[in-house]
Amino acid sequence: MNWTSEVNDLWEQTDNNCLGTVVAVQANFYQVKIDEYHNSVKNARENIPKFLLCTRRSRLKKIGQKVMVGDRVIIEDPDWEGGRGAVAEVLPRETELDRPPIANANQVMLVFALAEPNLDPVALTRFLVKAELTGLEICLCLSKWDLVSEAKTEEWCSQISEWGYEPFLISVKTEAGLRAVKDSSHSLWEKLRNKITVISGPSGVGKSSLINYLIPNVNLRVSAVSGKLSRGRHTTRHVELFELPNGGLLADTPGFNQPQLDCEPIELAYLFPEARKYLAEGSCQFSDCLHRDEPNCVVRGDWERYEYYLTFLEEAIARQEVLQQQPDSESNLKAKTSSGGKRKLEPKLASKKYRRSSRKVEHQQLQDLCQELDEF
Ligand SMILES: Nc1nc2c(ncn2[C@@H]2O[C@H](COP(=O)(O)OP(=O)(O)O)[C@@H](O)[C@H]2O)c(=O)[nH]1
Ligand SMILES: [Mg+2]
Ligand SMILES: [Zn+2]
Repeated sequence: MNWTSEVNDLWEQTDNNCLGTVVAVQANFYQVKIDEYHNSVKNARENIPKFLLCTRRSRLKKIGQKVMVGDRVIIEDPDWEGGRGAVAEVLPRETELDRPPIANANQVMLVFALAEPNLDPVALTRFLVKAELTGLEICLCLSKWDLVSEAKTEEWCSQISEWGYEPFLISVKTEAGLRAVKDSSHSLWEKLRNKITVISGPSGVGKSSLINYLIPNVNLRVSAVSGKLSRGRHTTRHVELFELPNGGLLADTPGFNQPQLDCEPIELAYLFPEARKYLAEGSCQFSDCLHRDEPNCVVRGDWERYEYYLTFLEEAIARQEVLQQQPDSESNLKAKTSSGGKRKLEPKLASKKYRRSSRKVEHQQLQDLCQELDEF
């Protein structure tokens, strides 16, 4: 816990204060899950609510302090009877995602189906790169394990482990990979315990089914795989954290199918573990090497996803060129590649400025995850 002395004072000030995590935001109301309260509260009443519906102290409004889902907050003097309170302080954030807007997320759980829809290595790579852009730890789950043969599954796993990822195999249908493993230390359950996890992945892969399985009373809508699953429109940007039975919080995000890789060309290689390894072991002759045909490049090679790297690099370069041609509009427009392959500029949905140039591989400032939530 990230205590500053100011926060500590506030926590100590009255015996009635409590500490919680914001699990949902709606208009100016915050649903806060209670994490800690003073013993005097416990001693004074039998029923302590699990959640408090809170507003924000006007002092926070004045200083422009935003309250996000995932924020750890101090609730001053809550009305325990009425289940109401006011957020008095927001604790310093460990991480912050823009899209979806979530504070203190620890990891991205990327879900991809082994079949229905078929696993496409380029699409998977696109999502992995997008997830790497957040700087958060990545947990890859291959779902619908029941639909593919043992041999095919092994093939995928060894291929993906060459890329630098160790996927969890799961089937919500047969509970394989999920069943008797609730307290084994290598299970998905363990991976999720006491963390804030953001779930990502294309629509139709079984994300909602998985959350429903992990949190039986959550009741998320499960959609039948339909022909138009690739272009479902998402009308809501509502984010909510759901509590796992063994501790930890999960955020479902609307599925989207072609995340835009809005990174600088120069940093793209750092989003591939294979290339990262080469760059850690040695360095290219030119510091601005894009790893195409430059002499003495340590990244160019016969690793499987190198050709995907080249494809995404073209995309990143094209995007950068479009932005450079439009210097005035750079702050509120972004390049978008339409399904027909034509580029066009579209209003940016978030105007937050990223410090891309300073991003290093680990512990980097994290930013947008699901840029395209509203684009399909
Ligand atoms: N065979 C099989 N089908 C699954 C599994 N998990 C989910 N599905 C089906 O996949 C479809 C999409 O599921 P849904 O949870 O809505 O996916 P989401 O769009 O990623 O949230 C539904 O028809 C589910 O019943 C699984 O483990 N095996
Ligand atoms: Mg869903
Ligand atoms: Zn190079």
